[in-house]
Amino acid sequence: MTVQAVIEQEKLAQFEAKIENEIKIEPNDWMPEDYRKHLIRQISQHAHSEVIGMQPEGNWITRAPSLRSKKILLAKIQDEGGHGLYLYAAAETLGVSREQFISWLHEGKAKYASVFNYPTLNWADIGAIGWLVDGAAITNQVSLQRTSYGPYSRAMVRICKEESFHQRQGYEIMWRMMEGTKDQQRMAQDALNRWWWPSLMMFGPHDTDSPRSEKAIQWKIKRESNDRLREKFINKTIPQAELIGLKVPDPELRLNEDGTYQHGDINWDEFYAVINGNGPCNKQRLQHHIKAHQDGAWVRETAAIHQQKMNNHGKH
Ligand code: BYC
Repeated sequence: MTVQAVIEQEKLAQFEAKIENEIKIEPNDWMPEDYRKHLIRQISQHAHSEVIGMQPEGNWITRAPSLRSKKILLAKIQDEGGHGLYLYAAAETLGVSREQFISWLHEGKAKYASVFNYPTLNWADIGAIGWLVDGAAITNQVSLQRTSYGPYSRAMVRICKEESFHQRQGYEIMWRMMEGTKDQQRMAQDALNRWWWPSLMMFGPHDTDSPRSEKAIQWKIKRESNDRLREKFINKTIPQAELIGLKVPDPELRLNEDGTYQHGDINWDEFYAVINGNGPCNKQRLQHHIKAHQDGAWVRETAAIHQQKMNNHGKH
């Protein structure tokens, strides 16, 4: 064995010992190339999800039914933008620039959560997103607080604090609609019918069909499997639906003896169509992001000139 190979083996052993002992991996630590690549892909996709996720909700800011609901929705959407920033910053510590992440998104090389490719047709959809989409996201993110990469883990701690407010915001909308007129109740049920399955798809393919899971769990990037997280979400969400008189749109749903639920088949053809760019709103979401990015070019240029001036000033 060459000296170089012995050194590499030693570095790998140290890395694995840290993972084993729950010591976070930090940006300047040695890490296997595939570990770095998994993180670059997952964290940047997560960041894109937060930012693209602002679009379906932003659609309803001007039409929120009261000043109170408008203020809450505005605050929530601003939080999502902030989450995107923490996550891009965490991903940049892995040696890829923000510009590169954005280019990959615009070129269709990077994904973002499939659920944001569905339209928000009415105000009840804002309730369903907060309750179900943020509810699904937080189920995943609570487990990601313990992810092995330090910057990702710390970003998750902050994000989770805000996500629980988002979930409450959505549930409150649904609950108030269910206390309202027959039409409002119908709207709430219709929103649940349309968002239930896309929310279950947020957790990704079944464990047996998830090519990236095995390594990610071994390296403690993912702390729980896609199916386990999906089950957790279902188990906590169904009683919430029942409490306010909503019915989950799954005729095959069964309550097991141990209090957990068994659900019907997920339409994976639809899932793969959406993640491959052919969902109802994929093109619109991407075009909107590209346009906003182009329109904001002058801000980035001005900030860069200002930064340059500050740097020059510091030199003298
Ligand atoms: N959507 O082997 P798998 C929010 C892809 S936003 C799209 O299981 P992995 C909010 C997967 O990327 C927070 N793509 O992969 C914001 C992979 O493709 P590539 C949203 C998906 O990485 C505004 C392939 O399928 N949360 O809360 O081990 C308003 C095979 O999958 C999806 C996150 O972004 C999907 N649903 O596990 C309101 C969570 N599922 O990359 C709310 C962060 C799978 O090989 N991400 N794919 O081409 C993760 O936790 C993991 O990456 C996943 C997938 C569980 C999603």
